Amino acid sequence: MTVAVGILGATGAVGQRLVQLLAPHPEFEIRALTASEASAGRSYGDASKWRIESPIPDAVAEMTVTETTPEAVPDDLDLLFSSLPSDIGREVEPAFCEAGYVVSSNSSNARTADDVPLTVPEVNADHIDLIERQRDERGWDGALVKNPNCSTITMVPPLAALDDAFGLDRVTVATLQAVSGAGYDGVTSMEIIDNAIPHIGGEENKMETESRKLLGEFDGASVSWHDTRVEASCNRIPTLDGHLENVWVETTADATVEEAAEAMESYPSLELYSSPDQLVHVFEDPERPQPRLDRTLEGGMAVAAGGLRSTDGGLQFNCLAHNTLRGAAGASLLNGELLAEKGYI
Ligand code: 11C
Repeated sequence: MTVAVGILGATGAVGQRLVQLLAPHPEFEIRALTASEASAGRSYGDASKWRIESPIPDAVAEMTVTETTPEAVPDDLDLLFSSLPSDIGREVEPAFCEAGYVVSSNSSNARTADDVPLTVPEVNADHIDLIERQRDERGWDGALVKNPNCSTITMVPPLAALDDAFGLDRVTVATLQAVSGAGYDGVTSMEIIDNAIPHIGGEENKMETESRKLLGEFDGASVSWHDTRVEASCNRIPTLDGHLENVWVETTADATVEEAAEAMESYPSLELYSSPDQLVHVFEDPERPQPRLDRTLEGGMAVAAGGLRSTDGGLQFNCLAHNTLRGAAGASLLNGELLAEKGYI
């Protein structure tokens, strides 16, 4: 099966990661690339300030970028990935869905809307069927599916494992986030090395709300958000890629460190093409070489956890994931693969 795909916002940091992941994909084939009006009409190679370590595939570099409107992209695309800035995605994505396109979006708009599936396939694939409600209520032939914010994705797999095994009462998290999370401006800020920033606008709210929706129950019509309390504090550090998070958890049932590690390591992955074999890897060896890049585990699609210990009221651990792969482009791609598996495209 060949799935014809397009990328809305293809020249940005996440759009480039999507190109990198899609070019060798066995089923998805890039047929359209869009960007801002200023880039439309230029070749992708020309329009894109490519910052990925691998070269732009020739066939993609030569494709012409179009404007981001339903009229400008081919009618016969099966799936669109969106990595548009939130304010643009808010306007444009519903227009594509209304025009019949199925959109897997990384853009932060509408993630907590009642009829929009917010999915991390290994954690809550069943929520995807919220699409039926969109179609009933909005009359769309297309559909809109979202993946969460990269810092939310990093902590949710280990949290889902602990929730399944012991229940979650309270989560407190502090993040140390890479500059690529802020797009090109963030990457450029690496020129000012030695710069840690003690806040990221709006990030705490995303982690506190999106995680509770992801961990919620879907009854076939709506999602009841998990009632755990989640409190976040978000910070930027001078690393190019990879969000590191320190998480404190109060569980409903008591959990030992060994039981918690076992729950995380055995949390199931899926058999989608881009899923990691093991979603959460727990590292406990104190002699482990420090220079290893845990963010690239399983092609950057797995979560690394470590420092697991008991605290007064529960557990503490640290986790790390590649923010533009597992946390953004790879997350959208997995949602696209889930849409294909579920027959929505
Ligand atoms: C950051 N997490 O690191 C943000 C970027 O909601 O998808 C991703 C914003 C989002 O700055």
